[in-house]
Amino acid sequence: MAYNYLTAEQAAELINNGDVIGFSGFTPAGCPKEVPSAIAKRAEKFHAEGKEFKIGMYTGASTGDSTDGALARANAVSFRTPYQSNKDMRTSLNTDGGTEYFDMHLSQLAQELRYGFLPRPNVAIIEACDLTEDGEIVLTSGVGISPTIAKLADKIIIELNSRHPKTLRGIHDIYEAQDPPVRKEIPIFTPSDRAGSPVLKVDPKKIVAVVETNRKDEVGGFTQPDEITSRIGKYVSEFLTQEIKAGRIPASFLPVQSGVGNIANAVMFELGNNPDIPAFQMYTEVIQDAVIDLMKKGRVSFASGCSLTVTDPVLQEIYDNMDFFHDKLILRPQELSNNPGLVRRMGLITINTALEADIYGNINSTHVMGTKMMNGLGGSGDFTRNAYISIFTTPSTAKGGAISAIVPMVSHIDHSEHSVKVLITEHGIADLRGTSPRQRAELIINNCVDPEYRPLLREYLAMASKGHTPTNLASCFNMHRAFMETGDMRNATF
Ligand code: 0RQ
Repeated sequence: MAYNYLTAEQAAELINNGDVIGFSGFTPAGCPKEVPSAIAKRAEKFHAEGKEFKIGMYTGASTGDSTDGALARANAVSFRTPYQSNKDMRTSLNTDGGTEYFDMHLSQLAQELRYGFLPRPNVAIIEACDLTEDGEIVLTSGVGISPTIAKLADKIIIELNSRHPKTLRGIHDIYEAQDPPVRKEIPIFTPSDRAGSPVLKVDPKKIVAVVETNRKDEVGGFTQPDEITSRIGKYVSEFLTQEIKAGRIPASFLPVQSGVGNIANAVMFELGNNPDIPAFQMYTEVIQDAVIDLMKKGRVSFASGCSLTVTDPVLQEIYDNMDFFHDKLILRPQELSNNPGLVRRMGLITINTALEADIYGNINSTHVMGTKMMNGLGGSGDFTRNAYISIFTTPSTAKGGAISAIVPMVSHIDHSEHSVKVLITEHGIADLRGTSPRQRAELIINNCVDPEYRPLLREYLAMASKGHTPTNLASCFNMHRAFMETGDMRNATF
């Protein structure tokens, strides 16, 4: 079938106020770039004429600035899920009258769209590196929810991006689970198994426009590991080495999932360079720069993920050496990369980052001072709850010491004490397995809290009501209150 090749502006004219759009990709990797920016301009034009123009927005995870940033600045998004990390989108969803955002476990979005729990996406905008006349799409550096939005949408717009080579064909594993009551087991037993097809097949008649581009993914750089993140990484390696020695983790090791951001990147760097940890496989959602570096050194033997969230020079290196990387990487939809059943089946070691933890091991991954959304919980819940062993890492303080990342009670709960097995900061390891809340509080205060905050937390614990979980409901947020009132948690009193 001959497709309709349009400019981004022409394709954006196919989008109307009230449309619900699903975007391809996962993180800025594999997201469309030209058409979302053109939709933002169209929204601005409508608004200037006093007309309404807003879309509903589904993505795999975060996107690049040309999607989330442009659309948020144009005030063009009515609702948004499941994850974002853009400054302007963050401002919009933290503002009354801005975007209505709901935070979801990433593995669940595709099925909840199919179940009809959420408004159906009527348009899908999908980045591809190759497209055949009979509707075979080769995706690019991220997969996300592409199979589901392509199936549910009436109209598909393809951004055909020559920045990504056609040799990516074969790297993807495109599969959608059947829905209950007829769902079968997903035939993945090790990270390198494949369940589906290398291409996304759609009805070519649904492809209403093809927009050509060669724009780069908008993945930001990572900060180099510093003393604190290196120490956290070393403690993670030390803990896992001891688990191997104790026979609680097989000597051949287990697949690893690692979260997003600078700390996760630094932890992977330390883990991979520790000679006591054998070369390992990853079953994760984001494959960041450190993983590719470790793959070149033979320390990571295989990585299955949802996206190559790597900086542009690293992406170029992969594309220049496809013979080396092709049989070491698989990119899958998040329904598979984050699948709770597969996480438990394969026995993943999961390592995610907390914004805030409390002395019992509850984790807040998302809300600053209980109120302002940072990014979203992403896949951290998909992995943590189902892990072989779940680890959370965090620097013990933030904002130059004015915030203790460990508090009497978290101001928002994403992961409960029941799912969190180990907490690690630059000061040490709290192994929470088999411990009571009283024992956990002692372990966390002694091993993980910044020494400057230990007396304060001990004071809280001493005056908390006795019982199974020592708590004082009247003062458990006093450290948060001190920060909001004086700018420093060290001013808290109990
Ligand atoms: O703020 O940027 O203004 O300085 O939070 O903190 O230390 O740079 O850490 O980049 O690793 O991100 C939890 C946000 C950590 C991330 C989070 C402030 C701190 C800084 C960022 P500034 P760092 P990272 C799979 C897993 C949830 C999703 C997830 C995240 C900023 O890891 O979004 O796990 N996780 N997905 O100063 C107030 C505190 C703070 C604080 C740190 N207690 N209070 N501010 N900060 N602690 C991947 C996916 O799902 C895609």
